[in-house]
Amino acid sequence: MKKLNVAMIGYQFMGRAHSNAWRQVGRFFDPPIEPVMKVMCGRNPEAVRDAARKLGWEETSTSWEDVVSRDDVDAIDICTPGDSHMPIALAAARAGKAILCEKPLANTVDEAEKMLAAAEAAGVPHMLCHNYRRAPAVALAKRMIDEGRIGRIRHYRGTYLQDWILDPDFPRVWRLEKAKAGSGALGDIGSHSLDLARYLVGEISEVSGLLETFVKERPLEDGSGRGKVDVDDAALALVRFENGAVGSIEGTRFAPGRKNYNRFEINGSRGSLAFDLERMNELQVYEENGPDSGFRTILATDAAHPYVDGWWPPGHILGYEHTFTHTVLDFLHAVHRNAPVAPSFEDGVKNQRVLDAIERSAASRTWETI
Ligand code: SOE
Repeated sequence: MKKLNVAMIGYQFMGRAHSNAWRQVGRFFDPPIEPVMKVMCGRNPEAVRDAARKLGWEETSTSWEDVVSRDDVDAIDICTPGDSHMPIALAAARAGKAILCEKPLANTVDEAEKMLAAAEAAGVPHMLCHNYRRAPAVALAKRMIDEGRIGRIRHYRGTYLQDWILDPDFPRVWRLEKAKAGSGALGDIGSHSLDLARYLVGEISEVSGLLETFVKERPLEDGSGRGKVDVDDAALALVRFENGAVGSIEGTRFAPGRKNYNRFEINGSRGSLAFDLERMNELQVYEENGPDSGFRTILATDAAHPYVDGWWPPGHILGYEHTFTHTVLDFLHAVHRNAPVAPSFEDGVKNQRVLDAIERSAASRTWETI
């Protein structure tokens, strides 16, 4: 079978999630190409060696520039903070590598557009990792919407709530620095709600946004004092979709008790769908004039549900990590067929334009068009 030598740049949270996916995909599915976990790259040599050993990479490197130009590397998986996505992706595209990139695609619209242009000019496969599209219950919701099961969509309500920086003495990690992360809750978790909105409902045309930073200074990680938090702690937006639907998107890291509460509810002319990541195997469905009045719960673990056939018998539930395995599976199919796969860098640009409009609107206190 054809092999794909993969190089991963980054090795922390997303590095672990993606490594597990590369390792598991061929154990449970039949991808058309066999991924080889060739080299893992990170700046700290000991840390990257430890991570590579644990996660199963053949080699390590401390230079992404070297890794990206290696002839024996076919694909680059970018799992670094947002400020390095563009330089890595541009170099990878120039070197003719297929690219998988963590969300959000970039820190600005300009960077995202350059990444898309570079990938298109080089003709390389490109995919953005918004893993939640590939939770079986979410993919099932998409199928039901496409089949017209809930009619014309009128409302999308997306909330992504966490609480990990509630303590004002939690350090100013990279996700709280604009230069590294681009934005705060907006790009980190609001981008997931937004991506699901575009996936399930359609393109967004106009937004009214609000951003707030509750804790404006935090202890620096090296203990040298306190540093400014220059990203949002909470982001909210009202949105209008091109197809006439209306919606709201909210991302916050200040919702005590909410750990990774990525929820949406969609109301159509004939029914409603609701999903909550913390109960990710379930899809709540209401069908007007259906046999039962009220919502019913579909346990999305049957072989007929998207992605489930590779795993376990019905009821043997899946988790967070499986969404990455499904992403990698579809990436391998796209590389094999040299065909586009969603979300692509083009989706990344579209998402970034909406994130940018939310920031512009929060500053101008007026509605902004995309
Ligand atoms: C941290 O807020 C984080 O890990 C995000 O960066 C991920 O994208 C999200 O899936 C879970 O939360």
